[in-house]
Amino acid sequence: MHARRRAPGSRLLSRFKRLPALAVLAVLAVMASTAAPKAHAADPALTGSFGPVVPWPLIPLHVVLLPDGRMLSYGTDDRGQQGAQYIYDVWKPAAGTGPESHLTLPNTTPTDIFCSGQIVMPGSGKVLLTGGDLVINGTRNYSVNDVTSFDFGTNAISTVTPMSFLRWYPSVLTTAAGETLVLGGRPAPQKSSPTPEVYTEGKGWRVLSGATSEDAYGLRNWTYPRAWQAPNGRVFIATIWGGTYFLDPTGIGSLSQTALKLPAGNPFLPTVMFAPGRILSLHQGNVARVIDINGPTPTAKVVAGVGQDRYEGFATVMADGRVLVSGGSAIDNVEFGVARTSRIWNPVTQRWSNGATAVKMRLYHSTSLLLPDGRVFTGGGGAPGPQNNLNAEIYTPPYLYLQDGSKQLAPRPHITAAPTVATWGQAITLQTDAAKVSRVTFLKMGSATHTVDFDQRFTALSFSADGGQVTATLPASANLAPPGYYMVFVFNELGVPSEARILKLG
Ligand SMILES: [Cu+2]
Repeated sequence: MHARRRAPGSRLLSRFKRLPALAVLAVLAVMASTAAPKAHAADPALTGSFGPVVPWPLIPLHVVLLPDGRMLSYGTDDRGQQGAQYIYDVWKPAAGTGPESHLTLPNTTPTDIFCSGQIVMPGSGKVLLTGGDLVINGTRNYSVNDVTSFDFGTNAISTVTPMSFLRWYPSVLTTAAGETLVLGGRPAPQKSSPTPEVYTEGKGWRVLSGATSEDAYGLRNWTYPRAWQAPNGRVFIATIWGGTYFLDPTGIGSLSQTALKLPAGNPFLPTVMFAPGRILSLHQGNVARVIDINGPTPTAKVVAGVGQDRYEGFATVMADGRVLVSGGSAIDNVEFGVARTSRIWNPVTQRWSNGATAVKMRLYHSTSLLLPDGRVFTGGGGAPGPQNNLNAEIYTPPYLYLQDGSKQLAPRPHITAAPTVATWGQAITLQTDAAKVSRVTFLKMGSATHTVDFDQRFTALSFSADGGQVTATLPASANLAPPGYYMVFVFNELGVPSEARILKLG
């Protein structure tokens, strides 16, 4: 059994007994009000659409976009059994979803990277995989300090110098300085690893001994802590108990609590940075908040909820800056109040609309990730859960459809030339066949697991267009856009995006 802080509810009845009757009624009422629209009524120009359920070589409970546009996934063996010491998969979206699109390879490191933390490093573009699972005397969910890396150039996985601390469920993110920050996770049940550490390619590990905290990323908030590089140069942390912090990762590190205190949250409800310094956070009770960390003091305000609680659901920023929330259920990892209908959040109106309806429930250990072609990968769930989903459903967002009621895909503009490397504040030149350009957007390539996408962030670039030549200005600083790999999309006058060109910011 895969033990976890919030035990997956295999006993539905006992769960109900613990819920106040009013809460159950509220859940049922919300479910009725957000019931899936009838299939024939759905216009994909409004809702987008899910592709067919396609088999996946494993449960993709960790997914990360590689600098060459392929996607690494891992998490279980080929039967969906937890444990990722055996295989991992590299998928090429442009090759479809058949067997020929997958490169399933043996994990030659002895590390079980199940429930680790993974991120692309900004220098080499290799994936750093931190921590993972360990079985002691037949009991799972102890931890390792092992570190491995995946090289997309050679498709090879190899071992890296280990961390100072054991971590299972750690978060990883790229800082403005181009280092990889690792925080949280736990070494063993009821134990913590409250000291963050950073990895720098060519230098190795540095322990942030000046920033140890049980409250920020230790005992009280060890489960994939929510953390983002903030515009003020520090790293913002929103804990599940409500406290918020700024971590300065330079030197030995230092930590300060901010004046913003939120109501307690849940580690398995998604929270996503949808614009520079602005974060959409889903809380229990169908509450959503927008946290703003752009000013001197972080603020938060309540906005319309997603419709029902969607534990283990995912929030993914799409190429146009809207947020897709897919998957989840009203009770954590239980087949009750399963939310198959996705929801789309508009950051301008801060309102929700219905997206398309998926076939499979996507609960614990499911993932979602924006692809360079503008579609969204959704997949996985299980190990454990009511379904072991060795499958995926690729979501095609509304912006890829003609907005004329025809339900047909729109012709797409193309970027015919773009730089592959650029720096902050630079005006880059793009060539496009779009007759008129309406938008240029810039999104960091994501890395997702357990309701967290460590690296996704979205910026609409200011631009000018002269015929097919577009000049767009990149974000001003690494605080707004940490170094690494980004997707650039050009939208035509109908709001249809090109496929992305991938650019290394550094
Ligand atoms: Cu897990």
